[in-house]
Amino acid sequence: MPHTNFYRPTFAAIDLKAIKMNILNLKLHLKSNVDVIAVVKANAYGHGAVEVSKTAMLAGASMLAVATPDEAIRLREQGIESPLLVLGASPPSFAEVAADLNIIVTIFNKEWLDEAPKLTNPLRVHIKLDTGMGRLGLQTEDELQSFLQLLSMRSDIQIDGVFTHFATADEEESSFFTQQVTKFKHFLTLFKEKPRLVHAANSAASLVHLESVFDAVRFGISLYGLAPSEHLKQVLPFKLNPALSLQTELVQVKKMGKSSPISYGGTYKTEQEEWIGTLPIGYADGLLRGLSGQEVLIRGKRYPIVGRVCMDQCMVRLNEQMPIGENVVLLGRQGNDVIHIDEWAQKLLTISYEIPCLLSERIPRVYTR
Ligand code: PMH
Repeated sequence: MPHTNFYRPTFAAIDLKAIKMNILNLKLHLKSNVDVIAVVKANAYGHGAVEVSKTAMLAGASMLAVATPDEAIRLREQGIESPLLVLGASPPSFAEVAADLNIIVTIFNKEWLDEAPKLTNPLRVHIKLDTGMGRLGLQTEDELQSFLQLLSMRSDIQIDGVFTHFATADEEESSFFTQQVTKFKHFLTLFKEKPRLVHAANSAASLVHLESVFDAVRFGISLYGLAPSEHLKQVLPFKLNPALSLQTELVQVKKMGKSSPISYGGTYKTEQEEWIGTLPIGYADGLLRGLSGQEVLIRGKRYPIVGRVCMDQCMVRLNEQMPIGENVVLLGRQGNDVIHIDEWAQKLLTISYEIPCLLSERIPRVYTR
């Protein structure tokens, strides 16, 4: 544990076994020839890209995906040699480095082909098609045809895959989703030769829309044991195991007289004589100010954060005296209770995806196997 050094006792525990189980269960759910691409962008949704990448590959993923060229380079620098795809836009100037490092890039416009220098090592690419997300990708049949024409003249660039991304796979209403699948299938008929890896499904689609699963799925949020939406939670084909828990310890406990103001602005005043504990975690760690009032677990019971969350600290209302060093769980299980990432997401009026991404670099990730 980090606090055996000089660190404060705040850390995120990442359960790599949970990640492994999520992949194994997904693989049982999918046909045996479907590849799993583990989406480890944004530092593996805040869980730590290197450790998650290693675990995912050992559990049976066959490719990793990141968002940006620098995320890909960083993984290579840290010794990750697995097949690796950059999902977002890469500048043409990245082509040479990508080819040298065996990084696959996503391409979706003619200008990119014009500008990419002639390469010594062959570059593998995946073509992105926009079937309704309105974000990245070729949009029309004509665009795709002339793009493929240009691409066929580049012997240094190999088409390894083609993909699209769904905008509404996690919703109950599926008509727009179905339109996207239909459009994607039509686009695929325009390829003279089927690319090795055709993929479309994100977590939601790979869990509940098997008709959208081609050669591979891109598994992101549910790799980490989180449901893509409230709707998906109701229809999960197997149990997801959340991998992250966030913990700290009480660093001060004091008895405060009735009507004592707590934290900046004194927005909370003790209602009676109260035991108040101080936690060494604050908004600079990702415990946003909107989480004032959110509960934490101590000795298996819930206690609220009172007053404003500070940059590095916050206070909780205890109902009894407790020792300094008492374990506090902000996210995850303690005893019979659990504080789920979704609970924070609801309090902050956002989605589960945002929460682990917000946990800042200042919080050490501690891995358990
Ligand atoms: N593929 C692409 C292109 C993505 O952008 C994402 C997630 C995934 C796969 C994985 O999706 P999942 O986490 O739902 O499984 N991208 C984003 C995003 O841009 N904002 O939130 C999630």
